[in-house]
Amino acid sequence: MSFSMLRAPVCKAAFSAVSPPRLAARNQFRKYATGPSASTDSKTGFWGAIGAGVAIAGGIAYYVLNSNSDTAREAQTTLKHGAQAAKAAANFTPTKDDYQKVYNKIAEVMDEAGEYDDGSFGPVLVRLAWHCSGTYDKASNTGGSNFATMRFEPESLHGGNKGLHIARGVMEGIKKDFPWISYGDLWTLGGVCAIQEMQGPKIPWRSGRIDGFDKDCTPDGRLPDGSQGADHLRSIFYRMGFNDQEIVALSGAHALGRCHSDRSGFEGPWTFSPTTVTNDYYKLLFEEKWVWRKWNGPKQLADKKTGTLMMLPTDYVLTQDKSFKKYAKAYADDQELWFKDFAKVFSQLLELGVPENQWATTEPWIMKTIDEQSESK
Ligand code: DDH
Repeated sequence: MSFSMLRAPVCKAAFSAVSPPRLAARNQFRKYATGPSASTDSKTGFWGAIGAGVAIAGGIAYYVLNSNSDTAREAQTTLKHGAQAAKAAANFTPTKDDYQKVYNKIAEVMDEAGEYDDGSFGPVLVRLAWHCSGTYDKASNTGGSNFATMRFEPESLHGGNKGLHIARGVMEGIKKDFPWISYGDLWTLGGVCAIQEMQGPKIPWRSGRIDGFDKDCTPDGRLPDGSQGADHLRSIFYRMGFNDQEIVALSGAHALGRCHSDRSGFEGPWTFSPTTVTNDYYKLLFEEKWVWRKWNGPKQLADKKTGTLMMLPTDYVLTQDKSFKKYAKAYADDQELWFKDFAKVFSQLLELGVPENQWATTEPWIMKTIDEQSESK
């Protein structure tokens, strides 16, 4: 058995795609780990800005040193630490190996989730990577992963980002060990690491994102609303520059994780193996009978057989819209095809909004999994 199979909180072998939900009992109302609240994120903002360079730090210092509030005093302390980090980093140009070290740390921390959800922070890290990138608007060339603006209000408070303070909190712990990395690079690398470590495909990734400011926050409403239909999906994803096939390929990320009634209002996992990347999302969409759940909550579907799985209206529409259906069926029939298409489009998603001249390399890197590294020792 491989190392990551041992580490994987829910291993694929234990749950076949459409088998009854032995996982359900395990998943019932687990306690959620608490992370720093959205408002403490303004401090992380200082960190990021400081890391970004001396000029930026100067501007913040002016603001901080000219303010007497408690927040400002706390920020002064942060500023000192940040300035030291920036100094230490002054002559430091990180290499791929340095990013691999960050990747390895994320992989380690991802599995230290204890009783949180299904025993892994992986799914919520994927959601953070996606929500920090999926704000991109190609017409105005704003949003995307470049400035990591979800650190700031109002973006951290947008309804669609509810619950992501947990993922940002996990990442903040890692940032302390690697203060030189930008938040955008850290969060997107988190998504890459989570996909790869949860048995998914290799996601090409490279560094180069820089930290921005609250003025760079994107307006609310750029992320999809699960209660809507095909037109909405197209308007949201076409705005980012994606086509129908890419919308369908990206949606398969819902093989992972679950909905939380205290975040989106929706409830439950999409698959029986929410911490393993599989094409089960598509398989279940076609192989199960889906009925509207009768409950005192937003409109969502439940699988008729067990009643423990869920689909959002935006998931279900992939089987109803003719163009979407063609791709969804192809991915249900062929996991390798989906892995290939997902890897490509997820990588593109994570690069949205980053100017070409910021990238560290012309070609993206393929980061090694923990398994690969232990095998080569
Ligand atoms: Fe999603 N997603 N997502 N999603 N998403 C939710 C959770 C997760 C939509 C709505 C929701 C993508 C696309 C869409 C993940 C990845 C991706 C939740 C539940 C809702 C609602 C939040 C909560 O209550 O905790 C809608 C609508 C769309 C769409 O219209 C296409 C994409 C493109 C991705 C991606 O990563 C590429 C993941 C992972 C989760 C599970 C998070 C968790 O905490 O578990």
